[in-house]
Amino acid sequence: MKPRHALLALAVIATLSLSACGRDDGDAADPAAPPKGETADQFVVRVNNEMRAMYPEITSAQWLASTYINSDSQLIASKANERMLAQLNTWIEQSRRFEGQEMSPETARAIQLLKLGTSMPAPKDPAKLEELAGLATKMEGMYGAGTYCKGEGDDRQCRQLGDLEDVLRSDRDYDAQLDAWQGWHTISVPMRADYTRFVELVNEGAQEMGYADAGEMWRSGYDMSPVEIAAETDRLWGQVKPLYEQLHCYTRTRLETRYGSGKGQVEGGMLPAHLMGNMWQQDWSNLWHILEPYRNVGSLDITGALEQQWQQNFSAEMAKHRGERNAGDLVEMERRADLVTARGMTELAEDFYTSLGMPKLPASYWDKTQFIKPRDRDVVCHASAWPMDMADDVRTKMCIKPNEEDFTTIYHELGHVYYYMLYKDQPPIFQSGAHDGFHEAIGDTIVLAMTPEYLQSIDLVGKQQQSEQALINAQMRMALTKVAFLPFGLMIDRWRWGVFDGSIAPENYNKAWWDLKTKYQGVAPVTPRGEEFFDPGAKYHVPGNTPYTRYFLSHVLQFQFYKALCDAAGHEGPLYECSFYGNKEAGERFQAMLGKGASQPWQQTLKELTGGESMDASAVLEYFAPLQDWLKQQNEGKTCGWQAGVAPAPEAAAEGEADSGDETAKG
Ligand code: X8Z
Ligand code: ZN
Repeated sequence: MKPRHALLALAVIATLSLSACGRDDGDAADPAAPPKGETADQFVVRVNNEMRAMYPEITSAQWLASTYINSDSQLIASKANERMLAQLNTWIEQSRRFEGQEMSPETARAIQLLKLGTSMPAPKDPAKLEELAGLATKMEGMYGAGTYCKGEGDDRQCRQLGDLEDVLRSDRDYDAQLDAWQGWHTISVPMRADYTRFVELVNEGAQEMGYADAGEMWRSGYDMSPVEIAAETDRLWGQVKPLYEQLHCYTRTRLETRYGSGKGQVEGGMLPAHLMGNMWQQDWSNLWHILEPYRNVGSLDITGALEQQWQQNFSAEMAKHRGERNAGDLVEMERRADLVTARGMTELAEDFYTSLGMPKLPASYWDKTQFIKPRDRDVVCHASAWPMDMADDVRTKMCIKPNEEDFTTIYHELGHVYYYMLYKDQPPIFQSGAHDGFHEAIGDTIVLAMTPEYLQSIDLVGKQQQSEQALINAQMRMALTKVAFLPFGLMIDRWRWGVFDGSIAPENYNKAWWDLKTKYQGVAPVTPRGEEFFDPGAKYHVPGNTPYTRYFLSHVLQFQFYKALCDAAGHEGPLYECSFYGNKEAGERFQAMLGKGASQPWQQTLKELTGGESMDASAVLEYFAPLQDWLKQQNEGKTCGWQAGVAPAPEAAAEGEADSGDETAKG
């Protein structure tokens, strides 16, 4: 989600605008000086006003740079970013006057959030600030425009991320997948030097604000100490790790059957990175045809159903324009089918939210959203949701294709959009998630409620059997997305925390990356990935500088939210059977939480919804209990776990974490 980094986290705040707010009683000698005699309460009111006034201009520049990548849009976005970060530094500086003073809890919280208003803390030195903003825009643009070309002359073929992902999704040929995977990882090679410099600059910015490094600053946004939240992530991972290990073991067995024991696993019992159906091995749902537990117990092939819808839309477009001048233009007819299908998928997602009593999306959403990849220019396809003006101009930006992953991603993005819509009456500083994991968990909570029965009700799957086998199939479908993700959600920031605190030096960037991937995920590349590569840069959130712990936390929290909403809906019976579609009581509880934004500590917000004040993975385990039992049976007699390489993973990336060379599990 864009705003979490560029607008709300990169700046809770993406703002400034001195011109919009009169400051005529300020210090004429120092334009950054606050008005004389301003109280802390007045300060926060002023900052909120300035922020609101500046916001639309910043987001517009960033929207343009993401939906129309060229040197002009990048220059404008970079300059806007620069002004925003400078203004943020000014506000933070001004807020120091109130340190140690009595003030209301709301004002104290606002000032505290202001100091954490960006994931890209900038040095005060204007030249360095300019350099930092330029690097950030450049790296994001490089990712968005990333293209892998091979062959010469007439055989030359160039593909972007979406094309390469198509291969991983649908082509089970070993070499074709390897080529697609390696090809995408060429685009990040030129980012290495820029990223190295970027790290120096954000660390300098964080240190000027009083943090040890940028990673410590990122860990400071959780209403608990940085050490405590790191320990929390370890604790939560400990709860779910046995479940992941069972899934890993089963998957390895099936891949060996499919590709042969030589190719289906990497030495040490790890899964080959390029065979997991996903560029980063974070979601294994594209391996459904290999991993489906039981055939012929009712199809859950959502991608197949969406592709059929596309075919119907294509035929309808052809029929509609028969006889027109551009009717023979197949590319144009395909584009129209893409758009109609993408909008239709989005309407289904909106319908879930409105069924809970939430408002319809505003008309401007439908006018201004980017639904599909434009054919005439580069864009950042990575899905995001945008609160353009802290009011009614909300949008999403995606390159939607008719497949299950994109379908659920729309529900995810609308979770962000509904958060924006429901907290828009909060003061700007509080227009943010209770913590960033909450923001990521809203849409995914709805995804958990997309049960086979719900999918049947929207005609995406046929009649479902009520049987043990059908249940295991349904659980597997969810696990390939939710359980497979967990270690990935953790490892990205284990890497970045280490990079920021210096325990991972630039000359070890790639090695440390793979050490962590092997340690946590048990996946490995099949060819050497030395320091001539920069594989972290091939994942959006690294060049995009979006913190990632939020997604790990979200994958725990969403099960807590789901359980609470199921309770609110009066659901009885096993948790996994619950869908609260159409339930107004659940909707009210959800909306009450969204409306709070970041106005109070997240523990309080969590308590109001769930009754508890801590994050806890027991709802994950409760949900997947039948699958976990089934997996244990399937894995019986097998040696599970993996040997995660010989070299130890960098220390300190994870407080309290040990080495990577351990055998992780025995089945
Ligand atoms: O980046 C996203 C969303 C936007 S906030 C599409 N996600 C993570 C990813 O794609 O890596 C959602 C799940 C994890
Ligand atoms: Zn998101």
